[in-house]
Amino acid sequence: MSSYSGADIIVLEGLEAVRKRPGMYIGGTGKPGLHHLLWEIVDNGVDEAVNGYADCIQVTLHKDRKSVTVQDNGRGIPVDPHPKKKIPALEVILTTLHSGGKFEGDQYITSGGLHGVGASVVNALSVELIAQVRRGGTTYEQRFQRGQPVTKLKDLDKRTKSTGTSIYFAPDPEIFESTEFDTKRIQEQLEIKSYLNRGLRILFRDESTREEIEYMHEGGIVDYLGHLIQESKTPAVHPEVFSILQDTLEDATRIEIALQWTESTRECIKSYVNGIPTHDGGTHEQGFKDAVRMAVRSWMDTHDVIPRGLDVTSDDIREGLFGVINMFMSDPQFQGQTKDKLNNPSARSLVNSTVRIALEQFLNTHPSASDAIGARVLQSARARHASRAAAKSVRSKARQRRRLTLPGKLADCSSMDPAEGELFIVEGDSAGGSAKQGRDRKTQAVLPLRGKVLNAEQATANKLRNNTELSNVVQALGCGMGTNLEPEKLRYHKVILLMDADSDGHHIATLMLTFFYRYMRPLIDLGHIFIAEPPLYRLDAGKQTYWALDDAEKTRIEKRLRRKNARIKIDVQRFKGLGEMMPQTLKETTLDPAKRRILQVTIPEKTKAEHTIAGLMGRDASVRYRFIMENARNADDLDV
Ligand code: 28G
Repeated sequence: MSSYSGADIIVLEGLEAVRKRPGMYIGGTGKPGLHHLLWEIVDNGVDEAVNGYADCIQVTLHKDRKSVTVQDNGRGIPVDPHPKKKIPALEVILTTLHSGGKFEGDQYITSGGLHGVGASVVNALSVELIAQVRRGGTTYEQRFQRGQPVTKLKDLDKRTKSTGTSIYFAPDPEIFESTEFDTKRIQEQLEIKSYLNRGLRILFRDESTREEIEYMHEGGIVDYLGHLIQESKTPAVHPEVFSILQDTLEDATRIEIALQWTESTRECIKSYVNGIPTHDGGTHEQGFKDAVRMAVRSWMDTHDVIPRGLDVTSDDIREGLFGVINMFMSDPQFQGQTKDKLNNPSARSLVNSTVRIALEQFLNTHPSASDAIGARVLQSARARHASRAAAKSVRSKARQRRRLTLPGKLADCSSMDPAEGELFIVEGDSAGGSAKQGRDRKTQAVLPLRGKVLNAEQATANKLRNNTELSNVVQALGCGMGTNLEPEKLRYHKVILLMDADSDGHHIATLMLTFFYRYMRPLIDLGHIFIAEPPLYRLDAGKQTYWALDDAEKTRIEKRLRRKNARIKIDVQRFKGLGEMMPQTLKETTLDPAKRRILQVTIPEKTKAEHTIAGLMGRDASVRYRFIMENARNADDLDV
């Protein structure tokens, strides 16, 4: 594209169509549709920057929060008159509906679509739009209402050396359910755009708070990747980021990719095509995944690191993988209900070969990174095997428990059948004493914990092995830990944490769970880990005794009793700790499978995992405990 004249504009449809069926153009008239208007305008500025004519975009949210101004320092939208229509190009651009694809041939790939396309849609759906252009030494302005020009293009007689475009618009309340913009949403999106366009400076100004933020990332998507990993609170397993940038002039494509493996148990891949997020992936993402699998597989095969008998799947290879794919291409085809999936077959092969070749080379030239990646892949393959193998053998094999070398403090049960065995891990010797007296000796074993339990997140594996309390637990369970875990050797199918209902108790429960999560994860997955809920209150009314887990339950019981008999005398006793409870009481409320309440510990769904696992592993015990209780499901009916 060398020069532009108004003649290039192709006239298509009127803007009435847009006002009649806004959903067809912006998806809907709710909050997402409203913000879509802003992205149409911002993306035009980003295009001007991508093409090399601008380096700064300023977004101002006005005081009413119902109008915005976007400004760039590009060339300014052309204002020369259209040869046939005799109206300025600016007006044509803002009042004519353009369908994508008409400009394709001459148009370089752009950030969100095609230059200027979309601005007319925004104009049609705004009560007011004011366009200002600084170009050729002067400033022009034209105003519109609901898509119609209400002034001619005016020369404001403001001399200026700078060039650029500025668009003010106020979305139409007749069209949108609400016309109020959401600051947070705007900020997040602008930040992503600054990551996707390395070096682009985006300024955001909120007039109502007078807040001003600058988004600018010289590292582009490599910075974005770092941000995502930091947010996940899981460490990377190798320090070097793998990244590629490939521009191919012949087919006008650009591929930008960054990736790194982490300790996270999930995979996080963000992909974009021409600056548009492809939430459902598509051909580019598939090409990427295949390439990662092939490159890692080939490295592991040549270095012979996969033990005999262990199969390694594509999912194992991608567990913990964080990646960003930012691809630019002409004529992207989107598919699916929300048009969130790229469909061009060429993207798959192109991304695949680009990533595969570069990643193979990376692995071969970064031995410590490749070693760490290989180990990470084996770790997930082993964890998957352990869970599956154990699930298979749970019912089939009748196992005998071996006594081995059991810890001295363990009061074991007499039954040797793991399926009916329960191990109570109890905080403190005095509570342990009550539990030993109150238990069913045939099926229930008790292991009291005394000293400090180490935080498995912060201690090395060696330190953990030397920690008496944890090694007692490992010995009692009899199934090993970490890479040596053999869940089928677990000596009790219910492992129940019994701690005081206070913050110390929560803390110890959390440390234990952190340890299980890190080193015996399959036991959680298989549903072997439980939390007991000892009561905090005993209420005696007449000849009846009631137990309450917490204050809320105590109040509920009191209310219920008072409804029946307003003057009833209720005697309330609060337990300071398990140690205070008589063995018989502990049995009735907490140990006896027929009467107790226990919660099965589960790991939250994939989606919640990022946030909550981070909480679980972090330093704040109360956050972690809340996570556990929210995700533990009541196991009363599992007690059969
Ligand atoms: C402030 C808010 C958003 C823009 C430009 C610059 C040009 C342009 C925009 O041209 C017409 C049709 C297809 C090429 C292009 C200026 C060439 C020469 C431009 C924006 C011309 C649109 N001089 N800056 N549109 N195309 N910024 N910012 O919208 O053939 S839109």
